[in-house]
Amino acid sequence: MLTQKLTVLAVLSASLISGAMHQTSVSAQTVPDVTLWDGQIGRGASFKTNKAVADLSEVGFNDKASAIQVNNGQKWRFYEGKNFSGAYIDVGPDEAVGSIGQLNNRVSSLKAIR
Ligand SMILES: [Ca+2]
Repeated sequence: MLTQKLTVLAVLSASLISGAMHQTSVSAQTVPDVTLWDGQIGRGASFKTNKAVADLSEVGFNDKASAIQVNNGQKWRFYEGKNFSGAYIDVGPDEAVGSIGQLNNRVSSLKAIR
């Protein structure tokens, strides 16, 4: 009897702890490192990522971005060509650019830089 109660307690504790850890990791990832919009900041279709993308056509966002937001203390480079080639602009850390100039509707790849 006592053993059963202890087992129940142990299971409850484990699920409470894992639940708390799960919540922590979710809130840490609430804001993506990079968000691209095809319109103004916060408007239109968007693409979010925490990883480098060598070819935005693979995610249906090639040559579409018009506004960029970079979060989480990083600096990212956005390239006109796929595989991180051609003209580029740097955004961040923690910066939103509503008009990306010559790369408007031309961004094809992106990665974090130092
Ligand atoms: Ca392009």
